[in-house]
Amino acid sequence: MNRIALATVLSIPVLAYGQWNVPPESQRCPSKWGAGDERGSGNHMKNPANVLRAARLIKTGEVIELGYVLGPGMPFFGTRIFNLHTKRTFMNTGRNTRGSNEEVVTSEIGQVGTQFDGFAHQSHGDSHYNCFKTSEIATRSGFTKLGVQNAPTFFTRGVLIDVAGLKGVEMLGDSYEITAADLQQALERQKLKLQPGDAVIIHTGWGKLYGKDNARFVKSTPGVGVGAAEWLAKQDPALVGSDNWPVEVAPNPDKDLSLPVHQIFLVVNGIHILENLKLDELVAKRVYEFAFTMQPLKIFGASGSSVAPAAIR
Ligand code: UVW
Repeated sequence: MNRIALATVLSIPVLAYGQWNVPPESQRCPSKWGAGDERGSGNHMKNPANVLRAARLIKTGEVIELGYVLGPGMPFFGTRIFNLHTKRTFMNTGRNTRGSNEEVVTSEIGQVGTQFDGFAHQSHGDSHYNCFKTSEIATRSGFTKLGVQNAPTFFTRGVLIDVAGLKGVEMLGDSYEITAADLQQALERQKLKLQPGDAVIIHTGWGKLYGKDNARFVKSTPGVGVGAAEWLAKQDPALVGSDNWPVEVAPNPDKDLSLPVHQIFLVVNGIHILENLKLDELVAKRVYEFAFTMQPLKIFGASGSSVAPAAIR
């Protein structure tokens, strides 16, 4: 019998063990953005003040790309793929001999490379963000609710939290759990405070392995733990991103939990996450505060989107 079943039989609240569990629907629905809302933290982009605040951070016009190239050498989680088949289509008639090429891509296009997670991506049992039910919204041609097409164009204040820098290492340990205290200390060291609507970007250093040691990159990862995620959710960000594949520590120190931070952000709080960020340049240049920009693909009913975000300063 697992701990939850045992606690139920003994009528002991599971939280008495000090362990995290997904809060019941009565505690998380409707979301703070309203019943039926599909945008979650993307709603921050409806506030023009967030856009103007980001614009004021642009001083030099330098653009630093935060996305990896989709193509050979990229790591994959599980059985995901990315195959691009070039179609040398045709040579048009006419004296200008116009050639025309295109490609067919087979991939979990929302869930490979630098990727943005939407709210159809994760659930607690049958229940998603704002208590939409998988059984009611999943169809063979996409999710009728919570599709990634609901996500906005992000242009907001970006804050890099350099946890590896705080610890004086290039890369945190293989399954290091980032705590709320780590985040707070790193922010203090950088003399910054988070504000509602921020794109919060966490540097673990794990990205050093991306494309170089893919087997180790996906086997485990340092990242935020449950406590840090709950603290971050209280800061009311537009999204939380990192230079690893799930943003969170994996495997979770609680062996009875599978990627709980995915649920804390996506299911419980309606906060988007951004994975596999390329942070080397941002970190090397110590750009801790910047204008963050990104437009997820408008794929109807998709669980997420491959993205190419950027920092502008
Ligand atoms: C899973 O889908 C479990 O992971 P990710 O969101 O990190 O791709």
